[in-house]
Amino acid sequence: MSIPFVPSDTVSDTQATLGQGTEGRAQILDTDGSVLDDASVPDLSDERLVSMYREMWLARHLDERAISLQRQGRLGTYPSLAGQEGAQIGSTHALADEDWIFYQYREHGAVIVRGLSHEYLLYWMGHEKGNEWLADRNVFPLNISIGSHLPHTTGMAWASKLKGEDRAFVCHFGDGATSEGDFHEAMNFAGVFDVPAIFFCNNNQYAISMGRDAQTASDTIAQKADAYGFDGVQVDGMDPLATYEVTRQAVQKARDPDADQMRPTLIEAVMYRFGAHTTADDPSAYRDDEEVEAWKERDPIPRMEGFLRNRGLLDDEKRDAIHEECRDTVAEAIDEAMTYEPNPEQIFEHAYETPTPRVQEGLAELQRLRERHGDDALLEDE
Ligand SMILES: Cc1ncc(C[n+]2csc(CCOP(=O)(O)OP(=O)(O)O)c2C)c(N)n1
Ligand SMILES: [Mg+2]
Repeated sequence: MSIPFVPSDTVSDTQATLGQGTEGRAQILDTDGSVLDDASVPDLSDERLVSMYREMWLARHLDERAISLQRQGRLGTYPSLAGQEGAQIGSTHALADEDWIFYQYREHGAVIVRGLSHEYLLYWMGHEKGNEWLADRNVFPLNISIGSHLPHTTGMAWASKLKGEDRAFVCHFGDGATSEGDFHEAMNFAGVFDVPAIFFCNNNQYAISMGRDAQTASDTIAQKADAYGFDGVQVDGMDPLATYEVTRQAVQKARDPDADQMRPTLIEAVMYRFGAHTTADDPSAYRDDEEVEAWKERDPIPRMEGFLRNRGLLDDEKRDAIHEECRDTVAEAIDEAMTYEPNPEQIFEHAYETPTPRVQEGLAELQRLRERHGDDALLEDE
């Protein structure tokens, strides 16, 4: 079973009105899911609105299962997404299928909009197949070295513009990434070459244990766009509809700017990570429970649920059916991933198109060891 895929060629040109939340950020949904008085709902089909909810719930459930698999030693270190689903799922719904997504490592939600299959879990189990699967969906290989995928985004967007294509390039990264030189170089050249790139900062208040205020003295991250000559916008990143609308407007501008507009946009989506930085982190060392509880009031999932119920698009029965469907999808992906039998020699593939002499030597040495001792002996604990 897989989750229904709603093709994104139905992205609308109609502009919704972005309201202003109490913090002055672009916002459409209040924390209880009602629509703000000064906002309007984006022009999305009922089916698409429900699928946004389904994908957010699926992402939250996948998160819980992945953490549990890591605890059982069946998955590697895993970065939790909980709390941040609305921003990635909302923004990816504003993209056409041919648009490219670049992401850091936490933004599983952006990937899930393009489907979920067991290959995605294989990456987190240490297999390169996961990255191959991402490329088939116009998702750039997952990035762990903070900030280094931003210049790639600018470069790919520039190449695409030179080729006369009609694509947008959306790059997800964290608040911590904005302190890297790569962030500034990418933003600078994006402005100079006026490329169709959208820089989507998932400001979740922390870079591991370092708080947002220790990261930059700027009032907002969005305002950094001023220095590069293009627009910056701050949005409630726990409001899926507002992140959709802000991204939709940015994508439209990237593709078809007015004479006085620059193509790139920096979006700062303000949000919070509910869980630990990764399964190797203990957040109680740097933040207290009251802070976490206060941000949970803004949780994007009950918020979207409230919105759908108010519109008559969701009731208990339909919600339970969606949850059941998501549980089955995730369980099937896990079962399938667990059957994967890797060949240890794959660790010498992928880094180079033509292996260097040192890589060939390493491979030959592994082959000699496997022949002499057998795999069981090599896998034994010392
Ligand atoms: C170049 C580089 N420096 C340091 C690290 C170690 N590191 C891993 S995650 C992280 C924090 C990143 O924070 P942020 O960009 O806010 O993303 P978040 O984890 O909050 O989603 C750091 C410093 C790294 N991966 N790459
Ligand atoms: Mg962060």
